[in-house]
Amino acid sequence: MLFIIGLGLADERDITVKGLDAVRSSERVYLEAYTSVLMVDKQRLEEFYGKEVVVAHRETVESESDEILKDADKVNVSFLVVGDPYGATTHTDLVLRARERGIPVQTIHNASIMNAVGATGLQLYNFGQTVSIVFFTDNWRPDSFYERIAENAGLGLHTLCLLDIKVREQTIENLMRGRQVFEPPRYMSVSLAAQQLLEVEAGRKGGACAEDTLAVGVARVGSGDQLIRAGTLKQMADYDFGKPLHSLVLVGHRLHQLEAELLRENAIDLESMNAVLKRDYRLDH
Ligand SMILES: *[C@@H]1O[C@H](CO)[C@@H](O)[C@H](O)[C@H]1NC(C)=O
Ligand SMILES: CC(=O)N[C@H]1CO[C@H](CO)[C@@H](O)[C@@H]1O
Repeated sequence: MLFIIGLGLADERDITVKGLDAVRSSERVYLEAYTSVLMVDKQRLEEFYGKEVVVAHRETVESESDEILKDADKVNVSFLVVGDPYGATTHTDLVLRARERGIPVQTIHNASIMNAVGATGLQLYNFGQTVSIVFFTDNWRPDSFYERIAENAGLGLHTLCLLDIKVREQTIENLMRGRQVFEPPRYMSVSLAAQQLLEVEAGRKGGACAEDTLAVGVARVGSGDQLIRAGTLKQMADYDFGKPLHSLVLVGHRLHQLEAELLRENAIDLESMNAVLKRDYRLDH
């Protein structure tokens, strides 16, 4: 059996009991380490599981799926995914390859930012399409997410923005020389994401993510020191949310009274929050 197991958001203890049983029954355990990053290191996982954990980087999962799936028709193999297995990427490739070989696949879910973002007090039913925001470079500033944010905004819906994570980045020189030397990981902060959104808005001028658009920044969701703060995008651009991982929600204009109440509770500045709510937002009761 190939188990694809969600690890939840914060640490080694977020795995479900079912997931833990599967790991303990497995001959080999892989940890997918490219779409997101758990807040604990591999050693803590290994101690907790009592098993060696092999970190599978993008290269490993795609080019070495043979190794991952080896004998999985006879023994159990676990493939661990931070968050929920179907949170952001779907691991379709691995599942299809397993099916081709007649290997049964079982998915064991756990929390992902896609549902944990409910901690902001915004109702999951009122979210539209999720977007990803990548680090802008001098000559690469992709902003196609703007259309999706605008579509959501047009319906009054919230937008969850997943923020870029760069792990195992190589300099062009190291890449060209084929050297497996990697740059330190980089995680996009709420404030950088807000700055980029404001820059895109300045060019597009559709009003979907303007300075006064309300937003909620979240950091380290699911861990003991999670932080949730609400304010305008302009305030987000200046606010330090501390250590990674961060995500950002743009608040839709159709807001339930209870959602607004939690925004106020998390406000960076209550007075400006109330002014914007009163002027730009329609509150449903
Ligand atoms: C492999 O997983 C299956 C399904 O959960 C379980 O029935 C079986 O006992 C496991 N194999 C071992 C060796 O633990
Ligand atoms: C959403 C979800 O299923 N979360 C679970 C992840 O695993 C831990 C540990 O078993 C549970 O407590 C969570 O409820």
